[in-house]
Amino acid sequence: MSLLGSIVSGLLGIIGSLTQQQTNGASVWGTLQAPVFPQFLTNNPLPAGFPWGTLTAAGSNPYTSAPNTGVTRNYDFTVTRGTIAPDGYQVSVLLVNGAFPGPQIEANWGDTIQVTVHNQITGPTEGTTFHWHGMLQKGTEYADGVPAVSQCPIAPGSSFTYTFKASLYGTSWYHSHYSAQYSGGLLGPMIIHGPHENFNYDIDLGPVFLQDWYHTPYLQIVEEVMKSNGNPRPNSDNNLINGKMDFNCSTKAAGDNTPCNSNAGLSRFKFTTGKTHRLRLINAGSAGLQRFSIDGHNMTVIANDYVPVQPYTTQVVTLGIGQRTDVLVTANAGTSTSAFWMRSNISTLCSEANQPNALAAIYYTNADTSKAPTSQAWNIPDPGTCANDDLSLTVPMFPLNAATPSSTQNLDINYYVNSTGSFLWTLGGVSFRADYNAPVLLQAESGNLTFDPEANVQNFGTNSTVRIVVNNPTPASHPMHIHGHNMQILHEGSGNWDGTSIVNPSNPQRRDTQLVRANGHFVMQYSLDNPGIWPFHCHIAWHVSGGLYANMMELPGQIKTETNLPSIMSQTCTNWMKYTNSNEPDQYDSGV
Ligand SMILES: *[C@@H]1O[C@H](CO)[C@@H](O)[C@H](O)[C@H]1NC(C)=O
Ligand SMILES: *[C@@H]1O[C@H](CO)[C@@H](O)[C@H](O)[C@H]1NC(C)=O
Ligand SMILES: *[C@@H]1O[C@H](CO)[C@@H](O)[C@H](O)[C@H]1NC(C)=O
Ligand SMILES: *[C@@H]1O[C@H](CO)[C@@H](O)[C@H](O)[C@H]1NC(C)=O
Ligand SMILES: *[C@@H]1O[C@H](CO)[C@@H](O)[C@H](O)[C@H]1NC(C)=O
Ligand SMILES: *[C@@H]1O[C@H](CO)[C@@H](O)[C@H](O)[C@H]1NC(C)=O
Ligand SMILES: [Cu+2]
Repeated sequence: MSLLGSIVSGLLGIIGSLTQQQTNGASVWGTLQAPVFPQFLTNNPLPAGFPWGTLTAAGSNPYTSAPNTGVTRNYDFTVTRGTIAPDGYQVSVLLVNGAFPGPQIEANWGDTIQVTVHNQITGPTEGTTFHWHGMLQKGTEYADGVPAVSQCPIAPGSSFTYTFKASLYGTSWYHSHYSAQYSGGLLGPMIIHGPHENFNYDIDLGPVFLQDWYHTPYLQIVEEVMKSNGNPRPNSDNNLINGKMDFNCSTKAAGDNTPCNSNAGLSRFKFTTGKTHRLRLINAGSAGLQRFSIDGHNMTVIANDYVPVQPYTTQVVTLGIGQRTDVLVTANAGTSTSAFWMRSNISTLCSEANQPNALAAIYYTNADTSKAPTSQAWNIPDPGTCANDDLSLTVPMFPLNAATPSSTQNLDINYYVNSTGSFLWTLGGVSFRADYNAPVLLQAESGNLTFDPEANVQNFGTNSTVRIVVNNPTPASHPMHIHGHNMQILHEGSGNWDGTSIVNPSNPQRRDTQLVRANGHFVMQYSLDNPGIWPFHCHIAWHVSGGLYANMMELPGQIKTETNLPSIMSQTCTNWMKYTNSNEPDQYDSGV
């Protein structure tokens, strides 16, 4: 019998035989004790917590109208190693405040977020940096958290405080951007409250992390995927929802003596019968393309990444790594004692997975929360296109037309094996490799715009709008993510772009991460309104490790005046230099 079958027939209990501390450390995500949102926000200066006043999702340009609330939300993150067993198989991981997934960051649109990260990683030590996925970081690129780009890594034993504005609102996550470190556990949700007149809901259930999971330590995987005779697309071992799933320990490799318990326990969610719930879906995995569904229920999509969209109904949400989709689900598919499976399937046509199907349980108001649901899955075959929903379906609430670009550039994806036998991915013909001791932002601020070729800096100068055509003649799909902007997604499909077709040119989909199909293309553009050097990269951990990354430089003449580097930036480099003088880190990969 399959693992899935045995769970459904009740052989494995839904409540695990390991404690929450043993599976997820200090985290409460996935338990019935998880917080619901909006929860109490401390020192909120404005009544009812609506500091955006009369601003609306449909009527206010999100890129120019964020309020300044004057409120700062403070967080303190201590990063350490820990031993947990999210799916019952014991692993050594990295943890934020002892929790996997990490604690939430929560703020109102226009607040200032301040996070102090203490690097307490020991045995062995590692550097780290934290990135706030999707935040625009206008004037604060030094807080973007990409090593070798916006800062030197935080040396072991040191701390670094990130201060930035909650410039957009909706659902996102934070994660380490140091090598593939986030695959080893360093991630958590980031929820920004803002206008939501395009929908109504009763209960905000918060983040639903979807995450392919690997039992091999991330550094070992990175070392393997970089070998010419290695496997550039390693199989994941399991698929987690809010950090939990069961694993069949009998499938361990012969001779693997790692402690393993086949009954770790699943994530559980409460639905209030008859009420509408908001779920914030986040693909926080390393490589797996997720197809999310809830048995017996339709979902209404209300936002993709940080962009509210005109609501539409679906039974399956497709998410590439780094992407988020907010959905509303009404608990009207049964009686008050009903229970249903939540499912997230890794597309095995697009990703490599040993155990692709994640399960969690949803309980209506009076359901027995110790019993496994018995609901039937939607039967919606995977189209295998490795694509997001059709662009004609995803229409932003606030319309912005596709301006005529002042420059169009191709940045094609490819791969090769270099002369010393490393498997490398390229973007625009170059494979990126980081120099942790020389962040390009700091170099630009010093007035030197001549970059090392391996930094793959693409200079867009003073263009007003650039259009980027990404052709992907490789057999893998890639979730492409840009920092500092939302991209307007003009077109995506198989083969190369025809050079003219644009979907919904008066208001194309915008988001910060977009899937490009295997042997396909996507075309995007953005306005140069954020002087800086912004990463544009594949969000598959193993691909960006192989260099599938470019630095998009915009308005170089204004970087210095727009972004005043705080003195902590050079101190962080001094500390890192001091650390690396006596502890040369093994940099197998691109570094990001
Ligand atoms: C676990 O895996 C073993 C080995 O493949 C298989 O024989 C067994 O049926 C599986 N158990 C369950 C509960 O699926
Ligand atoms: C789900 O939505 C479809 C339309 O997309 C509709 O035909 C169907 O009745 C809905 N089902 C449920 C259970 O709400
Ligand atoms: C997810 O996988 C399960 C188990 O194989 C299957 O029954 C279900 O139809 C799949 N769901 C979707 C939406 O593909
Ligand atoms: C090949 O790539 C690896 C990994 O980036 C790098 O360490 C090595 O220096 C490269 N070889 C050459 C000749 O550039
Ligand atoms: C500018 O930076 C590049 C790349 O790090 C370096 O090779 C070059 O020497 C620097 N130029 C000056 C004038 O400092
Ligand atoms: C616009 O961008 C292109 C690269 O796509 C660059 O070659 C050109 O110099 C830029 N134009 C200006 C005015 O900066
Ligand atoms: Cu990729």
